[in-house]
Amino acid sequence: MDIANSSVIIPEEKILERKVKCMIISLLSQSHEIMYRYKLRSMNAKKCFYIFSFGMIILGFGIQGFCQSTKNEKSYQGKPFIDSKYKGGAQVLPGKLQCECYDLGGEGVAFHDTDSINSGSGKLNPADGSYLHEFRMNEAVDISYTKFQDPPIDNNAFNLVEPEKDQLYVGWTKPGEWTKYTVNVTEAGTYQLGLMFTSNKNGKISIAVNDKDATGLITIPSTANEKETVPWRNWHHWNSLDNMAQIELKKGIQTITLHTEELGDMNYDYINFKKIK
Ligand SMILES: [Ca+2]
Ligand SMILES: [Ca+2]
Repeated sequence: MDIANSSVIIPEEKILERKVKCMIISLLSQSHEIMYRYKLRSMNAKKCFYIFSFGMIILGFGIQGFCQSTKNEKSYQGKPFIDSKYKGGAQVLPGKLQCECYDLGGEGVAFHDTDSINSGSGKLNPADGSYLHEFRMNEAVDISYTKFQDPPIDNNAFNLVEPEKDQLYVGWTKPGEWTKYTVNVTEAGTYQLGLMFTSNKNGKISIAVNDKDATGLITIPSTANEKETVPWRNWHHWNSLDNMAQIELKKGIQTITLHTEELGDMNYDYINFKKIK
């Protein structure tokens, strides 16, 4: 590395934070100077000076906090999903968070997947020009959709809850994988989380809000059935959990991350966010 030609890039929010700190120090020193210049040495003048100084320090902390939150928001480079059909921007909560509509931004930003191919779109479901077969087919997150056919696939007799037809879902899930979503929470409060899923091994997931774990490990009970006559169809037995966790959400734009924690082999259609208080 050529040290002579290297340069340190200071982030914009860091520059703002430094300017604010300099401004406060400058104002404090100027006020001190004013106090002595005009010989404001009476008790009242001193009290005013100390109250003013205290106010400036509180203001400084407030502005620093604002800079920090601005920094956190700016540090995430993902953007809400958009395509020819979905143009809604950040997914709105309360409501259903569609798992396949994770953010744009790529590996390590909007998702982590253990390989670089989509095992569903463009592979299991060959590219044929259709929306369902080519949905995000050049991204690593593995996506398929509910197929109602004869002989049955997702419309099978072992479903505990009947799914809707042609619903896109994230599948082929493995421990360590995650998908992130920019959401717009319209009402602050306590939310009950539900999940439309299939599960093959009693896998575990967790949900993070703004990158902080909000649920701990959640077991997603297996929907495999020993009476199933078509072994691979054990990946297509749908069920839903109405209350897998309860979390607090603030109002506004933020991120939700769905983590596959243990075992994997689950399909995620959507997470239902229901406000309960
Ligand atoms: Ca993959
Ligand atoms: Ca879905």
